Amino acid sequence: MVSLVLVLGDQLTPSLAALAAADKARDTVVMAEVMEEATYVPHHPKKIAFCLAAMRKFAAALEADGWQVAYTRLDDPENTGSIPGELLRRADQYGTDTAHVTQPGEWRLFEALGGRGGDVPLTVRWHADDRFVCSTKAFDAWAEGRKSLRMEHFYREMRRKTGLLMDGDQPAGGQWNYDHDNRKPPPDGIETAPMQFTPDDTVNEVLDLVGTKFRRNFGALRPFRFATDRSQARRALAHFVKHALPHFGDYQDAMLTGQRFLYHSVLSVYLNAGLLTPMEICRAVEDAWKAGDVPINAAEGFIRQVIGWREFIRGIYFREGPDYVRRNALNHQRKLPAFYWTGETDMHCIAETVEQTRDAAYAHHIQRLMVTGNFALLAGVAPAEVHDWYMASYADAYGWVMAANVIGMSQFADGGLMASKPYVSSGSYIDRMSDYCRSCRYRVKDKTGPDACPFNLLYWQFLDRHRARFEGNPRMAQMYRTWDRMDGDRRETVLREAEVFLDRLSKGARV
Ligand code: FAD
Ligand code: DLZ
Ligand code: SF4
Repeated sequence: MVSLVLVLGDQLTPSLAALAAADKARDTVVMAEVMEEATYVPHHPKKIAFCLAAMRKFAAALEADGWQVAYTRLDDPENTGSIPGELLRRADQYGTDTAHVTQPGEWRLFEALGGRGGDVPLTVRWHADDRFVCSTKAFDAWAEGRKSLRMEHFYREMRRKTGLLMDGDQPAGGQWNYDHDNRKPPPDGIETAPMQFTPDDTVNEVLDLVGTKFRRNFGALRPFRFATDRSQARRALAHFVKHALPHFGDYQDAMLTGQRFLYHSVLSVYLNAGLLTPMEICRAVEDAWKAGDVPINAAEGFIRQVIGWREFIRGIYFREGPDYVRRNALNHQRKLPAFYWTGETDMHCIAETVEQTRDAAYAHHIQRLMVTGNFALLAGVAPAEVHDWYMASYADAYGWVMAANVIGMSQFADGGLMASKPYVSSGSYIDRMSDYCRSCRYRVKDKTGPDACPFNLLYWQFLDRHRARFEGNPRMAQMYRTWDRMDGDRRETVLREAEVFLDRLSKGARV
């Protein structure tokens, strides 16, 4: 009997497990643009446009390869509006009750398709998503019995497993991690940018559709310069390896006004949708190192992000289950400040990050972690609100990759399952890694007073209010010693001014 083969908007990979299990001569691929996926969070318009355009092009490529594809467009009159609805409609149409499905990247959709006790009147043949280096089973086996999960240990296993940057059973160059060579302050005169693509007819049609249907969402739809098919994404990869990778390690934590991308790859959007695979990216990077074109700290730093952090983050999402995104270990309840949507704040670092997020659906890791994430944690914003903002803001946002990055790494809301200490800093870290403070209304050197940088005030207030939880943490002992050495009056002033700032934040005053 004919089977259906579901291909989701982030499963645009020719070797996808569900496709590999099906018979091109007999089975029918189902792809559907549906409102439920487009609205379960108010995605950035660039993300919706990217997803729909890439889906349309992938469907065309499958057809050219001999597959029969039942494709539903967003405005098709018969569109039922959801993935399960479309699968059932196609099952009726093709007279079948069987579908091959590759595990989706979100519990929500997994359950809607009958996984984990969900109910759907179809026989679903589940396939693990083998586009990741580490299966969920292998991750669970690695994590079993560990009290805390540390990326560095996991990463070494992935190096051994893939053989990337390995010299026999030893790390190439003698070290697993070259981070001590990285994290340099920003350089002058950066001239690199990711490869940009002029919209073709397919993309333009989608841009018109998204511009009409999602005009209220946060974010600028145009200009739209993303790659939308595999061949373009491969060109973007080659461009990155040649032009930016050599400096990736050195400057991966740097931030500069008006420089959105620095030496970052901007490949996550393609990787997460399946236009590129993690191993092909890492092999390209390793080859560049072997050819002597990039230093080891750049190659290692990049490969660690992909086979280390990315896989680790996913492993936690599926291991911890659907309630992980609702954790709130620090009991933070503040509403997300409006300036996360408007950029209207005197804090230049935040304004800059929000504005580029709105325009490009992109911010690099340190902007996400140490600017917007850091502020939300210091101010005590409810982690679920923070999670939803990131989901609505970035072109690479999907449940499996967002949850542990926000709930675990950025907001410490899982109580330290995956981070040994909270990622908080005062303004001095931002000042060291960026040029933001030079054009800010606040003064980063001021610890108190009318011009004091809010990060300075909130940093100490955060440590003080969570003292019981953190003072015994050896990695935070130095911070508490510094706080305790401060003159008592000064400490009181810091706490009082922090409260005044938070009060103004609650009242919606401009800060
Ligand atoms: P590069 O700096 O060039 O890094 C190379 C690749 O490494 C990335 O493309 C990405 O695939 C991978 N990578 C690096 N760090 C991580 C990480 N922590 N988790 C997963 N992959 C990683 N990444 C997403 O893909 N989607 C998200 O929704 C997302 N949300 C985040 C939210 C917060 C609060 C934080 C702190 C990080 C988040 N990240 C997310 C991780 C990281 O910030 C992005 O992967 C990265 O900024 C993407 O830009 P890039 O491709 O230029 O990355
Ligand atoms: C992100 C997204 C959007 C905006 N639209 C669709 C869609 O119309 N059809 C589809 O199959 N997938 C879409 N996606 C990606 C899904 O949301 C994604 O597959 C799930 O969130 C699981 O990761
Ligand atoms: Fe941000 Fe403080 Fe620097 Fe202003 S002074 S840019 S608020 S860190």
